[in-house]
Amino acid sequence: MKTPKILELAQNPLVKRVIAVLDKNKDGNISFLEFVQGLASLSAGSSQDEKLRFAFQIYDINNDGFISNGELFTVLKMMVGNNLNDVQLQQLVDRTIIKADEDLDGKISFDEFCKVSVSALRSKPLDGQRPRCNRKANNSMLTQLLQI
Ligand SMILES: [Ca+2]
Ligand SMILES: [Ca+2]
Ligand SMILES: [Ca+2]
Repeated sequence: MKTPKILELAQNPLVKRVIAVLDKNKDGNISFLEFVQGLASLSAGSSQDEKLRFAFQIYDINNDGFISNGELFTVLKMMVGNNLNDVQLQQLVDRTIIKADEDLDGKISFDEFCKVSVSALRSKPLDGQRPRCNRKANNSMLTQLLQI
């Protein structure tokens, strides 16, 4: 398992988030069962709700059931890297929260997350697109984020 490629991937902060979400019992390791369960929730056969739940957990770093302004900033920073400076990114985060936050508590609940994600998915299907590390891919991901 320990090929250089996997090690390289493990350095990616976003991959670290995925690993943290997959690690259900939080022992720092992905067991085979945890791996299979993670794959199952992302497979074509799983419901949209399961996929959204997985994505939500990526953003919900402290696992309190809400995506805070700071958490959204942290995860988006992992995604966009240096394509946006912190001020631009903070504006994007603020705008996203304002749009998604229906009960005005300043955080995004799972319900609120589902609503914005589903409407974003409807306007622009994400299926079949894989995140790539070049600037162009990042820009198109940004475009999608800006439409939330
Ligand atoms: Ca584990
Ligand atoms: Ca949280
Ligand atoms: Ca809210």
